[in-house]
This record gives sequence, C-alpha cells and structure tokens, in this order.
Amino acid sequence: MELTAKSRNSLVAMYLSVGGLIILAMMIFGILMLMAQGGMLDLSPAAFYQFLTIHGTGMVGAAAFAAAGVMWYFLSKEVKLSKKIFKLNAVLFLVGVVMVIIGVFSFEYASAWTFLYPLPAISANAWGITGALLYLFGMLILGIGFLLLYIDTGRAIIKKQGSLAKGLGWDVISGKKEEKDAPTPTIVASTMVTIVNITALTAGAIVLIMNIINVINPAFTFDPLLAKNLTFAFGHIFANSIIYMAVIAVYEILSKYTKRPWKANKPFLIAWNMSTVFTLLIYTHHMLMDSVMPTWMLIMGQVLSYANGLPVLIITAYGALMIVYKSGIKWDMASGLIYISMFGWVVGVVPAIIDATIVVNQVMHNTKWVPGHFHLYMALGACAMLFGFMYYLAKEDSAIRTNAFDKFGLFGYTIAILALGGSFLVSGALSTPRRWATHFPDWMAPANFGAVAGALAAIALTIYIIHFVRYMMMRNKQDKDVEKISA
Ligand code: HEM
Ligand SMILES: [Cu+2]
Repeated sequence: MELTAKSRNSLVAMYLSVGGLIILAMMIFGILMLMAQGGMLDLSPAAFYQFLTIHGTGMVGAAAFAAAGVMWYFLSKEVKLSKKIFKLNAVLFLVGVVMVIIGVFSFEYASAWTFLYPLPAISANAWGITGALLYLFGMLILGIGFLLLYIDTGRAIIKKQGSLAKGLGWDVISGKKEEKDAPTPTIVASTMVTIVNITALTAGAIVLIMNIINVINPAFTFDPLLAKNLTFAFGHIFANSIIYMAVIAVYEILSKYTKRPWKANKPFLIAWNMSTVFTLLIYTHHMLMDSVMPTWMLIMGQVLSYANGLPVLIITAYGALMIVYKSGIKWDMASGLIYISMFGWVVGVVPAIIDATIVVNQVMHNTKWVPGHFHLYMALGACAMLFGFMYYLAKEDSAIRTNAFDKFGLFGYTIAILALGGSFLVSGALSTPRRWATHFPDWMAPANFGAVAGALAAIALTIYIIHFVRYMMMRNKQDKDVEKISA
C-alpha cells in the first residue's frame, strides 16, 4: 500500500476529528461535575464518580489518540510507516471506547481512570463484575492498539536511523556524527515517545490483565504495591506522552511558517534524552505516601519530578522565541494556537513545581491544586497544540478560510482555560480535596466559576470542530469534482 498525501490526510483528519469530538463530549461531563460540586446541579455521588471516570479516561485517551495522529502525520513523511497498523489502532481505539462507555454508564463502573487494585473487584457493590470487565478489557484493547502503533514507529525509526539510540542522537551527542547530520526534531520526539510508551503500555497491559483475573476469580490476589507501581508507570507516562507527541506540531508548523529550519543541535538532543529518562522514572511521585517504598526510589521521584519536563520545555520555548524573532511570521489560527500552547505549557508547569516542594505538598496534596496544574498544562498546553494542528492541516489541504468566529474561539479558549485552571488552583489553596462529589458551601464558588469557564471552553472547541468538519467536507467535495473532470 503506497501512502499518498491524500490518504495520509484523510486518515489523520479522522484521528483529529474523533479525538476532538470526544474531548468536547468530555468537557460537558467536566462542566456537569463542577456544577454538581458547586451545588447548581443535583447529581448522585454514584453518577459523579461515573462522570469522573469517563472524563479522566476519555480525555487522556482522546488527546493521546489525536496526538498520535499528529505524530503519524509528520513522521510518515520521514520514515515508512504501516497504514494498516494506523487504521487498526483506530478500530481498536473505537472498540475500546465503546466498551468503556458501556461499562461506565450501563454497568455503573466508577473506579476513576486509575482503576487502582483491588478497587475494580471490591466496590462494596457499587458496580458488578460485568462493568469492571467491560472497562478493564476495553482499556486493554485500546492499549494493545497503541502498543502496535509504537512498535511500528519503533521499527520504522530503527530502519531509517539504525537504532533507537541513534534516533535520540546519541552518535551526535558523543561526537561521532556532526550536528548537521542529526536526526530531525520529529524523529527525536517520536523516538522518545516510542520508548516511553512501549514501556508504559506493557506495564499497563500487565496490571490490567492481573486485575481482570482478580475480578473473575477473587482468590487470585497480588501485591497491591506492585499493582500501584505498574498502574502509575502506565498512567503517568502515557498521559505525559501526549504533549511530547503534540509538540512535533510546534517544531514543524513554526519552522514552516517562519521559513527557518528547526534543527536538532546538541542541547536539543541532550534535553530530549534527559526528559526520556526522567519521564520513565518519576511516576514514583505518585508513591510518596507509600512509606513502604524503598526510600531511594521516593527521593529519586521527588528530585527528578522537579526536573521532569523542564529540559524539553526550556529548549522548545527558547527555540520558539528564537525562530519567531524578526521572522516576519504571519499570525493565523494555527500559529496563534501553537504560540498559546507554549504559554499554556509554561504556565501549567509552575504550579506543579510548587507542588513538588515537600512543605507545599503536605498542604496541597490531593487538593484541587493538582487538577489545576494539569488542566492548564493539558488543555492550554497539549490540546492547543492539537487544535493548532487541526487549523494547519485544514489550511494546507484545502481552500478553507477562517472567520471572526475562529478568532473568537482563540481568545475565548485561552481566557476560558486560564479561568478554569485558576478556579482549580483557588480551590486547592482553600484546601478543597480533589475527587469529592460534594463540596462544603465554602468551596462552592470556585467550582461554579469553573463551570462557566468550562462552558466557554466548550463553545470555543465547538467552533474549532465546525471549522475542521467544514474542511473535511470541502475536501470530499473537491475529490468528487476531480473525479467528475477525469471521468
Ligand atoms: C471544559 C474543560 C474541562 C472541565 C470543565 C474539566 C473539569 C474537570 C473536573 C471537575 C474534574 C474533577 C476534579 C476533582 O477532582 O474534583 C476533572 C478531572 C480531570 N480532568 Fe478535566 N476538565 C476539562 C478539561 C480537561 C482536559 C482538556 C483534560 C485532558 C486532556 C482533562 C483531564 C482530566 C483528568 C485526567 C482528570 C482527573 C480525573 C481523576 O481524578 O480521576 N480535563 N476535570
Ligand atoms: Cu505523575
């Protein structure tokens, strides 16, 4: 099967539209949760936890799916990827999503997306075996799809570069090869994601299967500490990988718009290598309360968490400023969203660094401060990159134009997410615990404020999606016109 630009674009557009639509649907559940916490909406605690489960699972899954589409789009221009596997991943993703939805809404499964052992099996009858199995199997199927995808990207990178180490530029760092022959930023980022996500998904598959056996036969038990380690090795790394896939759009789009190459030099390669190692190791910051963990692991988790994303963030933010400086860049929706995403990434990391400080963590731990950090970083950082790419692809591939609504969407989204993230941070500062269905009256105001901000974000995303769907319809029509002419 030859990969033509046309078939690449249709497949990638399918990934982005599915991802975008699921993110929009999940925003609605987010708004409903905030309204319930704020006392505006009467929602049973059971329903709240089902919403929390679908929101966490759906957001991370859909953003990862769309980000994989971005990575595949650019990587497939440099190495030979399998179209079949890209399609297979989409099919497995959809099957998994349907199973998870049925498990949560028809069978009341509500363990949150962390499915922490032994909760799937022991729920005090909040849900039964069927719900747990649908959810766990759905996640497993979805994970296998992603695993196959990364095995394919790994294979293709090794074929082109010789090894994954060379994909990360080890031969350039060690001086064996000149900087000008370094792998492209797209290859470097894809190699990093391939390495960390194959690790994450393998850990995830193991712990999912162990949970499945435990649900079917409760006599089979295993070490809860091991289960927690595997679960967060999966969850932390996989969620982190979203921004490392999406950032490829920053490199490619800014370099195209400024007509300046974004070269991988030595500092760039070293930064990506550091973040590869840190991303693999620091899930241990989820274990800081588990005093039975080996102390050295907890210290490592603590220390490296400070440094986790910083190397890549700094090298990318600095690079973005340098490439745009005096370049005469034309600002449009794509470059605007990409630039906002750099801002969102930086703003989202600051509260995380504050929280990683032990004295602060003792107060902020498990408060809404934590969702405050990751909503900024995910919604304004990673997701803005995805949406920027959607506008880029539409512009590249059709004659579609943006209008005043789109501009409103850009400003509206930025303000909405800053307000939403801010409301979570304020809640955290008030010591509001995270993951609580019901709030004391003192805690309600920020939740209600967040719900309004969330609604504005959902409106903005609806505008982006309408634009993208119009593009997809336009290119279908173009294809038909071409057929007519050639017939
Ligand atoms: C309109 C936008 C959004 C709204 C209103 C919203 C709302 C919420 C709320 C209310 C919670 C529960 C907070 C608590 O612990 O009490 C939550 C959790 C979460 N959200 Fe969002 N969210 C939005 C966008 C996003 C996006 C874009 C992502 C990721 C791409 C995301 C990922 C998550 C995750 C992973 C959790 C944690 C779930 C858990 O604790 O198990 N959210 N969100
Ligand atoms: Cu983490």
